[in-house]
Amino acid sequence: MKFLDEAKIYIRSGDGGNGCVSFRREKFIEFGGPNGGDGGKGGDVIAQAVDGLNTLIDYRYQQHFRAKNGRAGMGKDRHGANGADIVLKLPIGTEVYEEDGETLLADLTLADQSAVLARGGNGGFGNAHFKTSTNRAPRRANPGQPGEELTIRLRLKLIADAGIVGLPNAGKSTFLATVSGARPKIAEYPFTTLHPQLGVVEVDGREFVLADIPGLIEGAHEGIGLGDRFLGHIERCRVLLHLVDGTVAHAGEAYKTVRAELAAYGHGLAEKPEIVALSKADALSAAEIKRQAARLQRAAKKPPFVLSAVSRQGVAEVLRTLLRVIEEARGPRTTSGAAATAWHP
Ligand SMILES: Nc1nc2c(ncn2[C@@H]2O[C@H](COP(=O)(O)OP(=O)(O)OP(=O)(O)O)[C@@H](O)[C@H]2O)c(=O)[nH]1
Ligand SMILES: [Mg+2]
Repeated sequence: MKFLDEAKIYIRSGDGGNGCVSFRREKFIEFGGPNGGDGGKGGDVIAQAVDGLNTLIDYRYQQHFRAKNGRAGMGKDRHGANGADIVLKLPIGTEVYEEDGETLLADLTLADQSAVLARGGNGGFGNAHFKTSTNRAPRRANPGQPGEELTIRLRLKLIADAGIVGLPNAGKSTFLATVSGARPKIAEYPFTTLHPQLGVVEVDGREFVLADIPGLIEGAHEGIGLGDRFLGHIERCRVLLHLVDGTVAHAGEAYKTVRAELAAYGHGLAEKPEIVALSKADALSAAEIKRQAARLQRAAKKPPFVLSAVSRQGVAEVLRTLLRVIEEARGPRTTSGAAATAWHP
């Protein structure tokens, strides 16, 4: 399935049905009185988060969504039928913005959470409604109210507990593949990963969701490389795993480059808890590890973990540390599994 995390669509709620002007006319019944029914309400446009979707690709193919109009009221006090709602099924983590892309209308972070984006017009009153003691034969009925139409922007921000950041080729996808069932593409050239990938990691009988994203390079915030828009997918993470390739010339410089991009992106990424790890330890001598780890420590101002996704050295320790930070942020007792079930009341 193709990945798409932004879409612009047009929605329109249904118009209300008109009220009806009608009088009761039956043989032998005098002064039958008004009996025009009310119009039905127009359908709403509703956004709903559903499980099992992780892309907005459906909204590339269809971009216009209209709810049904309410039907007009009829004689004999018959109410017009309400127009059917239309429900836009969206992946969990989708934000709905107005056309400007800045005014947030809804943020759907839980399964089955929904929000009305455009309300259907109310139906008009039929003339039966206007009967009073002084006007026994009103000849007026209200028209239905029009629906609303608007253009909205959908922006998916995946929901993961932890996100991996680093330069291209740092070994991010390899790490995800080692610790989860996810099978991201891995290769020795930069920008192998073009879209974020999620994997479920199990540590000590508990689980968390880990996101692998494309690599960042210097100037990403100005659009260099793949840009930095994909960082939106780790905005909701509780902790970042910053992988620094131990085989690059200077691990400290590599670290700083990525930190500068995180800071330039903003949205709180630079303030998130960060676990720093020197990767590809299997490809380094003990002396090289020592030198690179020292550089990394000076840049990060904390001792880095040392790991290899290939030999698995140091991996379990990093996972436990990630889990601990995640659980601290979540509160004492809940684990990922419990939190996930709590989302489905
Ligand atoms: N020796 C060794 N090689 C590794 C390790 N982890 C990754 N590699 C290699 O490094 C290269 C890049 O790995 P990826 O996992 O694709 O790197 P990435 O950070 O996801 O790269 P992008 O998606 O391009 O940003 C591949 O050739 C991997 O085989 C490791 O622990 N040890
Ligand atoms: Mg990758």
